[in-house]
Amino acid sequence: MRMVFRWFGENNDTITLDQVRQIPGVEGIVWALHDLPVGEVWPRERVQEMKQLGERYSLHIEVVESVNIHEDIKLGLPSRDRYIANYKQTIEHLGEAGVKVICYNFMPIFDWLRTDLHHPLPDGSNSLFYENSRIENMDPFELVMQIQSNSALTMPGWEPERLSHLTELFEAYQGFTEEDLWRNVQYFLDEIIPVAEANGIQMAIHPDDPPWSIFGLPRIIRSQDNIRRFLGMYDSKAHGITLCSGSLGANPDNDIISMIHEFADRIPFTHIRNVKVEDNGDFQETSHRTIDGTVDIAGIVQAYHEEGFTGYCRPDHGRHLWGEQCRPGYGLYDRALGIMYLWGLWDSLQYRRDHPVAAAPGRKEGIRDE
Ligand code: DNO
Repeated sequence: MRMVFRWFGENNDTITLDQVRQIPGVEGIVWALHDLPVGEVWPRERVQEMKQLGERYSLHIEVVESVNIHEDIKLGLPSRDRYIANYKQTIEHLGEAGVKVICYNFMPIFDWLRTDLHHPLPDGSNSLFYENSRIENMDPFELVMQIQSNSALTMPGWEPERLSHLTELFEAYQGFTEEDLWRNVQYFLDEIIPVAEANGIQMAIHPDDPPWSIFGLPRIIRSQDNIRRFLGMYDSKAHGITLCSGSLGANPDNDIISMIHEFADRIPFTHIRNVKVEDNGDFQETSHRTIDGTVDIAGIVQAYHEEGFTGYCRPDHGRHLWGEQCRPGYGLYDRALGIMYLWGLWDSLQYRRDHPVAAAPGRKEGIRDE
C-alpha cells in the first residue's frame, strides 16, 4: 500500500507541503490543476512545474484527482470529440511527467453531494453530513448557493464556472437515462483507454457519491453489479476504479470487502474513510475508526492486505478538529490521524505475517501461550 495525500496546490490549500511530508509514510501528493476550466488541455509546462514542486519536498505526483469530464462527453453531444481530444493530450502530458493513475468520475452535473459541511458531532468537532429529506425537498439551485456560501475555498468538483450554467445543464439532461450514460461512458472508454495504456497510465473511475440518483439525474457507478458491468466494458489493466469506501459505504447494502476481493487487480487507487449511516439513510462522516461509523475499515484494510495491495491509498475526508480552518473535509489533523490508523492496521497485519507465532504442542497454530 502506497500512501498519498490530497493537496490542492500553492495558494489554494491551507496545508503546506512541509506539513504533508511530515505525516508518516506519505510518499506523494494527489493533485490537479484546479484553476483550469473542465475540458481544457493541461499544459505541459504547468504539469512539469508541479512535478518540480513535488520534487523539492521529496513527494511524487503519480496520482491525479481528477481530470474532470466535460458535461458534453457525459451527454454524448457532437462537441464531445473536441473535449476527448483535449483529454488525450492531457493524458500524454501527465504520462511524460510520470503520472501513473488518473482518478475521474462520470456523475452528471454534480460531483459529491452533502447538505451540510459543518454538522456537529457529539465530541464537539464537525464534519460533512447528508440529510435525505432535505435533498428530497430542495431545489438544486438552493443547494449550490448554500454549499458555495459555506466555504471561502472552492470545493472539488463544484467549479463555480460550471455550476453557473445549472439551468442549461438540467435542461440538457431532460429525459436522459442510465442507459444513455452507459452508452456515453463506453464511447469515452473506447477513445481514452488505448491512450492511457500507451502512456503508462491507469484510469480509475470514482464511485458516485452518494451512490444513488439525485435530483432525477442518473448515477451508475454505485454498486458491485454496476462496477462489474463497468469493468467489463473494456478489457485492460488501464481501465480500473478508485475504490472509495466512504462513497459506496453510504449505502449499507454495498459489501466493500467483497468488492475488494472481486476487483483487486483493477483497483490502482483507494480512498479510505468511514461514514455513520442512520436508519433513515442520513449519513455523517466520522473518524476513520471502524467503531465510529458503519463502514468496517479494519476489515477493508485486512482485505487489501490479503490481496497484497500495492496500489495508492489516501485517507479521505476528515472531520474538522481543534478549530482548524480548512477546506471542508480536507483539513490536516483528522486526515493525518486517519493515516496513522490505516498504518496501524496495516503494520500489525504485516507484523503478524512476518513473525508467525510458532505452534506450541497441543495448541492451535498462531495462538500465543499467554
Ligand atoms: C470529494 C471527492 C470527489 C472526488 C471526485 C473524483 O471530496 O471525493 O470530488 O475527487 O469525485 O473524480
